[in-house]
Amino acid sequence: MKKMISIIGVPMDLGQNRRGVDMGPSAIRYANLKERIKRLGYKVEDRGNLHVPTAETYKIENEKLKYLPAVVKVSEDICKEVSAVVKEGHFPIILGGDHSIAIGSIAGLTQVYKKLGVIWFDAHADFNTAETTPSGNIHGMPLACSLGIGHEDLINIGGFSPKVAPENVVIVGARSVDPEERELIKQHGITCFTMHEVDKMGIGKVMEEAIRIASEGTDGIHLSLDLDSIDPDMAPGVGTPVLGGVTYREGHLAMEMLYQSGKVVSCDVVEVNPILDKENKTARTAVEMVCSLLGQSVL
Ligand code: 5AB
Ligand code: MN
Ligand code: MN
Ligand code: MN
Repeated sequence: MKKMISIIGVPMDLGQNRRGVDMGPSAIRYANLKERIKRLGYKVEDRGNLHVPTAETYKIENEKLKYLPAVVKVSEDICKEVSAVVKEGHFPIILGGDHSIAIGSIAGLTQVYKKLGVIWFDAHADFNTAETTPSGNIHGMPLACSLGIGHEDLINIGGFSPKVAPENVVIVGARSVDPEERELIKQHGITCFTMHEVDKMGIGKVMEEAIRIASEGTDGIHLSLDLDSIDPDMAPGVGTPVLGGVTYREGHLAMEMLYQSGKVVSCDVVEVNPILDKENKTARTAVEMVCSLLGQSVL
């Protein structure tokens, strides 16, 4: 029996400084997410959007952790919603919004999956802290937070920290990592397959390794899919595009292998910004990736 899919929208744009990413959930829904998943034989519920306060109603108090109180509040709401659907036995797909939403989704998942593996598919490592951030944007910090590194309000969402263990976390697709972020990643022993490794080993071998690491001794794998992992050619509508990304086919092969592993229990789909997009191309790519993750092209 296929798990029921629960779509949760989070129109969050407080984790970064470009407007428009709050419209990501609408753009992805407009690209027919629900119908496409249904066609694959799943039951799907759309639980609508969580409430996110408007940036203009907030004053930034801490330049190193912009909109911290609002991000904390929304993260707690995401945590509750995600853990509720996981307790029902569903597979949550959390639509961002910027990548700060992963703090809440991983907090929610780990209320149930006590040992969670994470595959962080991203051009960036999202491993900054208030001390290392060049921007003060919290969307550059969620992976560190999930490992218990960062501001205490952010790492303690859902009531405990750390959420995940470094030996079960893998970054794939990185090609823009800040110097101090790099040191933190090394120091904490996180496996990172940059685009250099993708080029050299091939995405097939990279994913084989990534799945092995994220599976070992875990109850399941969470895929955190930042659309800027994909080359700007197929995903131009993102806040921080970086040349030389994962190609369309490499992306699909990665998703198909995750499907075949049978270990994936949830995913985030983040950073789609329709204002920066070309005819909703990035949202359409996102939907294609999700369909492959759910078995579209594997016989
Ligand atoms: B994304 C940068 N490292 O911390 C920072 O899109 C970019 O969620 C972060 O991966 C990009 O501001 C965050 C320069
Ligand atoms: Mn149910
Ligand atoms: Mn990211
Ligand atoms: Mn990114």
